[in-house]
Amino acid sequence: MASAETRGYTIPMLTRRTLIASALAAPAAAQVERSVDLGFADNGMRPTTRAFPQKGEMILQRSTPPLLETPLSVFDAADFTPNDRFFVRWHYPFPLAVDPARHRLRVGGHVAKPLSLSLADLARLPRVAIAAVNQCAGNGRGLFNPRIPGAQWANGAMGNALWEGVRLKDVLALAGVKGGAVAVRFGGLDTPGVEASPDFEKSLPIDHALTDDVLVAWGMNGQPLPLLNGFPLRLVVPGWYSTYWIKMLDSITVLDKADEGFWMAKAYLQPANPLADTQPGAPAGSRVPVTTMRPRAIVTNIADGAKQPPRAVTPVQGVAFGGDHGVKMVELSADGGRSWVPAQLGPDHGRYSFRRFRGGLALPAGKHIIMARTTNTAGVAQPLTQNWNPSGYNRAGVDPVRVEIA
Ligand SMILES: Nc1nc2c(c(=O)[nH]1)N[C@H]1C(S)=C(S)[C@@H](COP(=O)(O)O)O[C@H]1N2
Ligand SMILES: [Mo]
Repeated sequence: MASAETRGYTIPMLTRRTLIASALAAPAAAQVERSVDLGFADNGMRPTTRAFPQKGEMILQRSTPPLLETPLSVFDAADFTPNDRFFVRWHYPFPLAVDPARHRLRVGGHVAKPLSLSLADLARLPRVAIAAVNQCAGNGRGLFNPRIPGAQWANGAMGNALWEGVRLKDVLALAGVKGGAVAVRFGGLDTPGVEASPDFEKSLPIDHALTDDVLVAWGMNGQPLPLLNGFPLRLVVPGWYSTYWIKMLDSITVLDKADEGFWMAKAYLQPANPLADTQPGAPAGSRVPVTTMRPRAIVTNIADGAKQPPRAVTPVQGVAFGGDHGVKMVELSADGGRSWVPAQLGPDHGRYSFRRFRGGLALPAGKHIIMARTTNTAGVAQPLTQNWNPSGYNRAGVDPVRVEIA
C-alpha cells in the first residue's frame, strides 16, 4: 500500500482491493457475551455481543437496525477508538454489502453541472485527514433524570478517529454551486422500508458546507470505513453532532431554499439556548436544530459506583473534547467543585480530537464523588449541573463518578 502525508499522519492509501475486502462482512445473529451495568437510575443492564461484522465486543442496545455502544474501557486505552470497537447507530435498514467499484456519489440540485462520481474520481481530489470526535446527539441520554424515551445510551455513543478523504467544498466545486444556494442535503443508501417514513437526509447550511474541515471520507484510522460505520463513503462534520455525518453517502443535493424534510424540520431540534436546557414539563418554546457539540470530560478508568484500594493518590484519567474547539484544560475535584486540581493533558491531535487526561486525587477511606470538567480554547467551561431537554440531546454537564475507597 502506498502512503500519503497529511497533517503529519501517514495514512495508507486505500486501493480497490482493500475496499472490496471490507464489504464482505455479513451480519450474524446477536449472541450474548456478558452483561454490563450502564449505571442508569434503573434498567441499566445490557448484554454485550461480538456478533456484528468487523466489530469486537460491543454493548448491544438494539439488533436491527443496530445500535451498538462502545464500552468506556475502550476510551481508557487509546486516543483513537479502534474501528472494531467504534459505536454504531442506524435509523433504518441498510445494504449488507456495497460494491465500491459500482458505488456512485451523485451531486446535483442547484449546481452548474450535475455529477456522478466514482471512488476513483474522488481519489483524484486533494486528500486530507482530520482527527475528530463522532458523537451522537443523544449520547448519555440514559443518564438523564428524569429519564427520556429514545436510545438509552450511556456515554459510549461517541468515538474518536482519524478520518481520511477529500474536502466537501472540492467536490462541490467540481459541480459548480450556483448563486443563491442556501443549504446542501446529504443522503445515504439506507431506506426506511416503510413507505410512509421519510428518508434519513440531513442538510448543512451552505456556509458550513464550504468550510475546509467538512470531508467526504472513505478512511477511518488508516483503514476503509467499516460497513456499519458507512462504507464506502461518509460525511464528516468535525465539531458537529454525528446526526449530520451521513453514512453510505450516495447523494449530495444543493438547495436554493431551506430543507423542509422531516429529519431537518421536525427531528433533532433542541431548546434555543446554548446548553439546550429546559425544565421537565415546560412548554416547548422556540427550538433550533442540534448542531455543534459542547465541551465534555469523561472519566474512563473508574466506573461510577466502583471500589478503589486506598492509595496516597488515586489516579483519575479519561477523555476530553472541546466540542467545536480544542481542549484548553481539564480539572478534577472531589469536594463538589469547591477546589480543583489540574490534570495533565495527553497528545494534541487537533482541535476536534479527543484529548486524554490524567491526574490524581488524595482520597481518604470512605465514599467520594469525583468530578472532571473541561474548558475549551474558546473559554467555554463545562457546567457542574446537568442540562435537560425532552429529547435527551446535548448532554453537557459534569458526570459525577461515585467511588468508595476501601
Ligand atoms: N445513512 C445514515 N447515516 C447516518 C445515520 C443513519 O441512520 N443513516 N445515523 C446518524 C446518526 S444519528 C449517528 S449518531 C451516526 C453514527 O455514526 P456511526 O454509526 O458511524 O457511529 O451516523 C449518522 N449517519
Ligand atoms: Mo445519533
